[in-house]
Amino acid sequence: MKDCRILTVQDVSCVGQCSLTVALPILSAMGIETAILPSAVLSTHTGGFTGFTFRDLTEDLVPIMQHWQKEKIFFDAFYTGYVGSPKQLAYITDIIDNTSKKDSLVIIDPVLGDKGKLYTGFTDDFPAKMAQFCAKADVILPNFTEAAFMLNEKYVEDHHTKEYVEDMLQKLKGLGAKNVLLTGVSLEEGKVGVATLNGQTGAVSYYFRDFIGGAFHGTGDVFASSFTGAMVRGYSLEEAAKIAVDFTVKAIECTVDDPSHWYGVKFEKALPSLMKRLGD
Ligand code: PXL
Repeated sequence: MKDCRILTVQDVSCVGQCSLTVALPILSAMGIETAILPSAVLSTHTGGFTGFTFRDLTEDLVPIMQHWQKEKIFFDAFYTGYVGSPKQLAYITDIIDNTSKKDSLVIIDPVLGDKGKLYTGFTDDFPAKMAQFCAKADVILPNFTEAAFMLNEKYVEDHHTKEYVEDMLQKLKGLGAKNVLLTGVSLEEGKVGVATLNGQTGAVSYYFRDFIGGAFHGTGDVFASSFTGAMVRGYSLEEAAKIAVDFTVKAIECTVDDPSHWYGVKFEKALPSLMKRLGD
């Protein structure tokens, strides 16, 4: 593997196993030098905790970039997750433009919400801005909630038909991303997984695993981080999708028997299986 340096931009939720506290360990374990740009610092994530602190770092983003420019620091890949505001998206666009190499990979997880609802704190104008931002991506990784909000469509929870999924993939590609990966796809009872639209070949692929009951916070970030790591390591879109689905399922399996662990998944316990799969 050629040495790569990636920049991941998302919040630090100090406790809660999501965003940067998931992305940094997973990408590091995958052997990738990982620079971080925290967009905000929260005491916990916003899903299920109340009274969390929130320190916005929007006005730090540009001075940080300017320092990197002075130091001639560039990145081979970018991975963006939870980002708090349209202003941050504008700054991150500049950061990608100014610190990218010629063929840097851009992976955007358009974190907006889940189960048909926007996450706490996002304003109604935000999905449209995120949709514009997606035009910069080599790959976007929305779930159906995020897809529906960005396309201004009705949210369909499950029992998806192939026609519906493939129509969504094409519409998402219309936002300007080169490739699309939809998460939370379920074409039959008891199976859930992802669908990919490869922009180069036009091929649609699916990958499913058995559905495990329960709601698990942070699995989107576990998935996106391991998917990004696999892409940076040179796996194809379809292979990276399988690696990330299997790792996420393993992290859920490591968590499902512990009801006290409601706020995230024990992805740390699943890292050895990921390393083994990658041959490390
Ligand atoms: O996992 C996505 C995420 C990231 N960061 C914060 C969140 C959430 C989801 O709720 O609240 C702060």
